[in-house]
Amino acid sequence: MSNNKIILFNPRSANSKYRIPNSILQVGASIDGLFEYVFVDGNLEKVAWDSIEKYLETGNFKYFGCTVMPGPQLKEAIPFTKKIKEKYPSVITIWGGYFASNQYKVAIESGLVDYVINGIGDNAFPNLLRVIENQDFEKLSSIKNLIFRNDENKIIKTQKEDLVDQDKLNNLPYNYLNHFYPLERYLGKTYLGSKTFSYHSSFGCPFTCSFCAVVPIYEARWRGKSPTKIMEDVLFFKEKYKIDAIEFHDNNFFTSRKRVVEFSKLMINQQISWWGEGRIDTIDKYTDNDLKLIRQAGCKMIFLGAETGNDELLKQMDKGGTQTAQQMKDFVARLRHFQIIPELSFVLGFPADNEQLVWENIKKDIQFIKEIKKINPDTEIIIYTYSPVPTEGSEMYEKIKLSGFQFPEKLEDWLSPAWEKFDLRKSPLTPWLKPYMIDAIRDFETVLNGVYPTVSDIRLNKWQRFLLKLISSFRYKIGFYWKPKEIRFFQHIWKYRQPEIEGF
Ligand code: B12
Ligand code: SF4
Repeated sequence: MSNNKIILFNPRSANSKYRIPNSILQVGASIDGLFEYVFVDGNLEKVAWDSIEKYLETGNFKYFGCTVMPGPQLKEAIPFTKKIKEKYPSVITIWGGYFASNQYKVAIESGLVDYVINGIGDNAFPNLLRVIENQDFEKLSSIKNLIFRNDENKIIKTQKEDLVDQDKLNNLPYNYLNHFYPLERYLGKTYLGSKTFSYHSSFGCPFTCSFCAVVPIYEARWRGKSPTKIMEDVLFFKEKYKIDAIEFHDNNFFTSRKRVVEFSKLMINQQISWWGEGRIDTIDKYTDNDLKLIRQAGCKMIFLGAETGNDELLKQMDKGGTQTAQQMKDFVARLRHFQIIPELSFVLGFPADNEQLVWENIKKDIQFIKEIKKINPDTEIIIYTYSPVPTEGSEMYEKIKLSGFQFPEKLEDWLSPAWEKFDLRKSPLTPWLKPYMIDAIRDFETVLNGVYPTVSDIRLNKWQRFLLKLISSFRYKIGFYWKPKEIRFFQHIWKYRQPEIEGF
């Protein structure tokens, strides 16, 4: 029995609507057949620590690999890694994922995390394990996508690797995951269908929006699986588990028109509905025939980063320079013809030269959102407040640091309620956004969600929707959003679903 086994842990990220833990699944694929490993999915465990401890008590586990995105996952990632360091000090701790890559300094400096995989781990992880197993530590700095502390206590960030050919990677070990957690449990009912499969078909994004966490990791690169490769996995799930819906978790599924069109042709007559994320200016270049094909192939809704209706701000956000307010209006009108629902996400509360300007921009965006709703009432609206990401050296990040904004200096400070809200993009902790502005954004959001409850809340029935609309419409019409307690009351008792908080 080997004693160098690996635990791959997905900390709890949701209390319902569990998705296949693609991050640890793909990390598992990278070492499949090379090292022995187990999956622990915090979402499906009652007490995940008990399972982890059971494995560690055997003495056969030498590595603890944990995926970490900001927000709720930190609540298990930090204390569990700490307990491991205290109770099992010989276990080597390795973190990966968006939080680990973007906030690597606090992670490594905490002394709890030995190694961080910076971005894609498909080669970095097996390479790291090999170096450690062979005690070849001088080779650490030649492993791409790695962050660690050297003998002089200095944090070393190694070179970034070119994005790997996704089709050449090992197949995802679905059957092995099924051994730990029945895959059926991940195929929940959503507004898309009765059995929804979550799939990640590409890495990165070719754009450099100044507020986006994808940018520092992928540095404007994108690479996707081929349509035939995607279909292999889709058909496996269709035949074996009778899936009828897919959520594509890619940052930018629609980057390559050619890939989307080819994929859509393969999906015709599969009776599978799907959803993915894209950019307005990219998809606006698709022809009417393309959009018709995509709809026929099952695409029901597209998540699109609208960000703001202010052209000046759009330029500052570095959206790629081609998205405009007028284009958004035309585009939501266009999608209406094809019965594809546009799901527009807005980022309110960007820094500006003075308080008045920040406030003016927020008010203008509220008006713009109402205009969009008028043009295409089916449009779903997601409102985030701007929360900085540490893109070191970027103009935007330098500007926000000058304004007095600072990320926590200690890893455990990320667990404070204020930073948890920050992660959920609900309370930004940015000095230029004043409490009255945050209240105004939330009040408007409540009224908007009252008049137009999201289609993704499948528990809300026709009558509940009707009542919500009835009590919210007058406020919406006259623009009086202040403290909509009566609407919040019903949203609360009916557990109204907010995609912006739950992650979509
Ligand atoms: C699925 C998903 C979720 C799921 C959680 C799934 C789960 N793990 O259980 C849900 C929907 C619950 C979710 C929630 C949230 N999410 Co989320 N989520 C994603 C999404 C779309 C896909 C993640 C994924 O599976 N990727 C596929 C895998 C294969 O890629 P990967 O994770 O990058 O893994 C590779 C490497 O990073 C590395 N790696 C990763 N982990 C590890 C671990 C080890 C040990 C090693 C060696 C390597 C390694 O190797 C992997 C293979 O190459 C990403 C965006 C994206 N496209 O990645 C956002 C994303 C990670 N989420 C994000 C956020 C902010 C959230 C929220 C916290 C807030 C919000 N409002 O969205 C919420 C929390 C909500 C709540 N109340 O719980 C942001 C993070 C931004 C940031 N600032 O860092 C992202 C990037 C979306 C975005 N563009 O803004 N999310
Ligand atoms: S297009 Fe979307 S994923 Fe790409 S950099 Fe901009 S916000 Fe991020």
